[in-house]
Amino acid sequence: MSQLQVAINSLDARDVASDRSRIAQRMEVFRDVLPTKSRPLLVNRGTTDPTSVEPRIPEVENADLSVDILRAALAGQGALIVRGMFSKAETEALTKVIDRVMDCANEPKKIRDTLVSPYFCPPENLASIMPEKQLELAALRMFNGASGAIMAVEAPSVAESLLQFYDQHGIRQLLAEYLGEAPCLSAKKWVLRRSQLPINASGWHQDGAFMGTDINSLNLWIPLTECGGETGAPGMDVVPRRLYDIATAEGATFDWSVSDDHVQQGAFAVQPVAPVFQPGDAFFFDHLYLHRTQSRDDFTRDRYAIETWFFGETTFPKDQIPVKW
Ligand SMILES: O=C(O)CCC(=O)C(=O)O
Repeated sequence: MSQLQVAINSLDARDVASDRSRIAQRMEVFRDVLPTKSRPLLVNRGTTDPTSVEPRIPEVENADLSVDILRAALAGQGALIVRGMFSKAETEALTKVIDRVMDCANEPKKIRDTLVSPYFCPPENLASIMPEKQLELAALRMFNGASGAIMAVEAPSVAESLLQFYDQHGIRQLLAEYLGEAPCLSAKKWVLRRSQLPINASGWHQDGAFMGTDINSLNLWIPLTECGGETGAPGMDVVPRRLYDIATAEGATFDWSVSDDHVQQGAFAVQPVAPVFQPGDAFFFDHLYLHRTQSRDDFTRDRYAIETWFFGETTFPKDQIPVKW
């Protein structure tokens, strides 16, 4: 079997300093670049009549995936599950990598700050590239840490190997065709996840509520653990329909979230669902899709996942810190 880019032995052999400067450079490219306003948005009311589309999550086997299927699903229902996009060997390797990254990130600050590790070595410009600098980075780390998440760019060797891994799976090509231009990523919203139980029930949100809606986006969410439904590990709760607007935050925890009451009371004319995911499935959705980490009282297992938000290279939300691909 050929060596896996994302396996521990490949990562251990990487040049950490060079990966670190490459990730820094990928962010630096955008430091003074603003998104263009002239590009047409992919999501607009003209593309599909929502009343003609059944509210459900469309699914496709990886072998049958095409940009047309992705486009139709996103336009009609806001999301697409691709079954079996990644192999068992790949998801097992990625799970081990996430454990290593979390172990490094959880080291006492004195040790963490000196690490030059494939699993933790944040690029030197990570704070300076954020509008609120150190304050913003510290707040983000705290917010992520509370749910068991860490930005992939904090581990540049992992981030670089993930980019290669995505490329090998044809994801860059697929995204370029879908977005109509080269994709970039988001430093803030490219995260490695190992869920922390119990899950906070108040997490309904559309990412467009804080990213803005004048963007073209696609999130690739990769579960690395069997999760969702009745599996005992948290998947995602979703409102399975295309939305065109940001829902009200009235009664919600944050000004970018949506209250559970609002969702359960039928505000979206459909009940939420919690699909079952197998490790290696891919869940694509955009910034208007309403979702949260699945919430129940009886979870028994942690769940690993990777979330990667992509944008068009000219239609990105500046404050999400675009990363050149
Ligand atoms: O992994 C999760 O449970 C949450 C993911 C999420 O909110 C997202 O991908 O936007």
